[in-house]
Amino acid sequence: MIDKTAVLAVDVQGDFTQLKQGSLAVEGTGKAYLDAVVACVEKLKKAGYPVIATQDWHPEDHVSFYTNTPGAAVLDVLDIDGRSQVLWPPHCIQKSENAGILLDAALVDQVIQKGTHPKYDSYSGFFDDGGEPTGLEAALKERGIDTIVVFGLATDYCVKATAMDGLGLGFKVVLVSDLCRAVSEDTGKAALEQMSKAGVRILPRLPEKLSQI
Ligand code: VGL
Ligand code: ZN
Repeated sequence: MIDKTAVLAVDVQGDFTQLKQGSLAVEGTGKAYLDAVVACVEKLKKAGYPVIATQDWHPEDHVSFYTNTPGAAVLDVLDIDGRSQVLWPPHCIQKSENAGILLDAALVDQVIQKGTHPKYDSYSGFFDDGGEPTGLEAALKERGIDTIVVFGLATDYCVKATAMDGLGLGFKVVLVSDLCRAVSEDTGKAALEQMSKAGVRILPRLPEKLSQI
């Protein structure tokens, strides 16, 4: 049902792409990838679906940056209050050029920023690791949405966390897998399996007929 479905473009930002030589560039995110994402968003927007984009939006002193933990290296995993925190290169720093969303602003109805608290990461577009809501659930509910069409970066981190939280909140979740890319192949595959088992409907690509969503 079109009037209850929204598009959720997850973290389509310069720092996650090879196209923009991002600091956390995910494999397979060159021009062809971005062109495919933009074409899909344009098609859905034209058909009348609201488009919401999540934006990783970290302060410089963010807990997920390895540079903020003395002696740490990229991809080290810290135990923070019983949660495991992967350490990344600094990325998506608030107001930096490569934190920008790579979709024309005219295509995006609403941006939901996440990971804004220095002490908490937020792979999920719905809640940060401290349990604080980002406003995404409220935004979807205000619009009367019951189904989200999700794609973006990265399959094994923010896309997975967002899709799983979406399910947990009672939304129907459709994932367009050709428009997702993973940080690593193994965890990307495992993420697709985990999401599928949990009840995410995985479509390789957007159906020709949008009524089939
Ligand atoms: C992401 C790692 C760190 C993502 C965000 O968008 O998947 N991954 N921050
Ligand atoms: Zn991040």
